[in-house]
Amino acid sequence: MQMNKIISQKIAAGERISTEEGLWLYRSASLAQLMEWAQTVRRRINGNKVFFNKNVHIEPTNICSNRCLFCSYRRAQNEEGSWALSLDEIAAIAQKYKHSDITEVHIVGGVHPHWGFEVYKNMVAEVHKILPQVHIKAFTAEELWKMHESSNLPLADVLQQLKALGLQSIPGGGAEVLQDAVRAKICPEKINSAAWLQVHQTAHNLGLSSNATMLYGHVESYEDRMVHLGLLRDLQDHTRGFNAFIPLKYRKLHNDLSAVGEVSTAEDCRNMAVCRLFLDNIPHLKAYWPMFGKSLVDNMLHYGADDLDGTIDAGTQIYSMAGAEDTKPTMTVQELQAICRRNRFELTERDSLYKTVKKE
Ligand code: V47
Repeated sequence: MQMNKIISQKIAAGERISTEEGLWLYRSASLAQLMEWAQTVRRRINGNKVFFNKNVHIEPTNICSNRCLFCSYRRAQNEEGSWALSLDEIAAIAQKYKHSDITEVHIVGGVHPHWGFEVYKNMVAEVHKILPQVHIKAFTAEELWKMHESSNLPLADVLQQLKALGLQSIPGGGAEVLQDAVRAKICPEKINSAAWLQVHQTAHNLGLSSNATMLYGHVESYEDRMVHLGLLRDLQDHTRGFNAFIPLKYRKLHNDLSAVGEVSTAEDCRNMAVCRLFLDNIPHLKAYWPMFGKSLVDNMLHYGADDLDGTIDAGTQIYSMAGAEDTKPTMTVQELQAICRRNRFELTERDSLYKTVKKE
């Protein structure tokens, strides 16, 4: 039987796509066919809903001991453009949202060479004290691994202590491509694939859910992407701890990988659809608008994405520093509503665990 027919039947029956079939989707499926299949799967899992939350990002520092080639954000200590927020400055940001309706604070930054576990614990405790009702999603596997190494505590203890102070979930950053040969080229100082997975598995075992990302469109091959997706799907079969998967398109401005350029919109659509079809056990796929740009997210919704992340409120600079269109990214609920209306989707406010936020 032709591959097209085999995959069509599997999707209709809700059966799992193999790695070989995933590779065929990347290489040979038409965009029209991918869109149709991705829509079938997204409707089965998420109906006509497009989720968002009201969130704010806090980026405590861009000083980082890693020198990843794709990063436009990282600075050395004392370099022009570097920042490291004090606990008081972080508290002041949290205070601004005390009487707002945000439901999540997302905290991610560089791996500061001189910050020990205490600094991170104080951050979580302080934000939780000021915003006790707000979900704290904080620290990439990279930051958590460095806490584990610098404190000499087992990873589970690090996570357990943060959880006791108010941490509720882990964002998906630092995954890049979970293939060590690719990591050696683009982020040689980062933890390896096994360590990234170990952090998430440990978190899931402690009842902390998490997200997973994939940085695509640079030096990796389709085979590398399939290895990455396979590792995530296998872990999810065991733990069920991933809420969302977020494909992150490599953006080329002001970093050391610029020469490889950026992939096309057609490739973004293809990638989103293949991820939706292959990751049958991860419920949500985010079209992360600060990275794609507000003009591209419409497309992504038709290729399997069901989540537009959040309003963010001017809190992230990772993408603007790498060339994404908005310099101080923020999205109003009205803008999100307009995207959904013109694409005939139903906008739904969610909390960090994807429960619908009820209006009073
Ligand atoms: O790991 C860095 C990526 C990630 C570039 O879990 C770049 O809800 C493109 O993980 N071009 C951090 N991407 C951000 C992240 C994230 C964002 C939003 C929501 C969630 C979530 C997680 O940003 C890094 C890296 O893969 N990144 N530089 C660049 N030039």
